[in-house]
Amino acid sequence: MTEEINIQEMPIEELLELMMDDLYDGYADEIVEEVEECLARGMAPYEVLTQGLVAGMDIVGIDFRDGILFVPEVLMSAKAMKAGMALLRPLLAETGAPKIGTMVIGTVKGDIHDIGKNLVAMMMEGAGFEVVNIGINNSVEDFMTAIAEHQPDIVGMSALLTTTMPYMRVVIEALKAAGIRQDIVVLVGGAPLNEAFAEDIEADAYCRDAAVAVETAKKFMAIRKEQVR
Ligand code: B1M
Repeated sequence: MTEEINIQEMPIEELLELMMDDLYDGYADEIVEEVEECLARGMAPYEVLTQGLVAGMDIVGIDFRDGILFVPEVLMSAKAMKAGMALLRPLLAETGAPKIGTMVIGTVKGDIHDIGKNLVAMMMEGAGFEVVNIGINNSVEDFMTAIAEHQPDIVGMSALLTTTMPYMRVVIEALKAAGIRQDIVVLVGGAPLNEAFAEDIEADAYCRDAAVAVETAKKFMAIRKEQVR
């Protein structure tokens, strides 16, 4: 006999554990219900995101690395993660703040990971930035076209693979060649990166996570404002 799970009666810690398990198993419908339940209990959207969804995806990442999970299963987890993020997006992006700046953000060529990049985009919107999210697998031409069209203050690049992170340098070199490098703040992020890499490719900063990306972007916008005074 299968026992009916009543999430309304579960303590919050158990509910978050269940969310991690369901993310691992790729159960999108259950994730939606659990996110809704956490929100109904007054949990802040950012906490639901970090303590439930991102924590669950960390476990998926470990088992993927160790050969316990494979691409089809991880795709199901990613689908479940996105279903949860879709609920949180409007809440995280809700802001009465005036626009502070514009950002173009994309995952670099050869790389199709987009969960973290989308999370950064959401949080930046929430902080009052206008965000142009150009998606995955972006060539240098894609970045340059978006930059010409939207004239951003900030360009954000994401890479999750050690094989694709060097492509960030290609984009930065293209900005230099076009004579616009000094006009744009370049922020980079993604699990395999670190500060030394960002410095080496001459990005303005490495952002460990979405919250750091927001803080860093705001800091650079404040510096820019000072400079035009
Ligand atoms: Co892939 N994958 N994957 N994968 N995948 C990793 C990255 C890997 C570390 C897994 C592992 O081995 N443990 C490994 C890379 C190893 C390496 O290069 N060092 C890996 C591999 C090998 C691969 C394939 C090659 C597998 C294969 O086909 N054999 C393949 C590559 C495909 C390609 O891109 N060409 C592949 C495919 C996939 C899926 C399609 C199945 C799926 C992606 C689905 C999707 O994104 N739509 C997938 C997933 C889900 C992962 C893991 C499990 C989770 C990534 C994720 O979403 N994390 C990942 C394991 C891991 O990272 N531990 C893995 C959650 C997200 C919230 O965190 O993306 O780190 P993250 O984003 C954070 C920060 O990094 C930062 O802020 C975010 C929010 O806090 N950040 C930024 C990210 N981008 C930023 C940009 C900024 C600022 C901050 O700009 C300013």
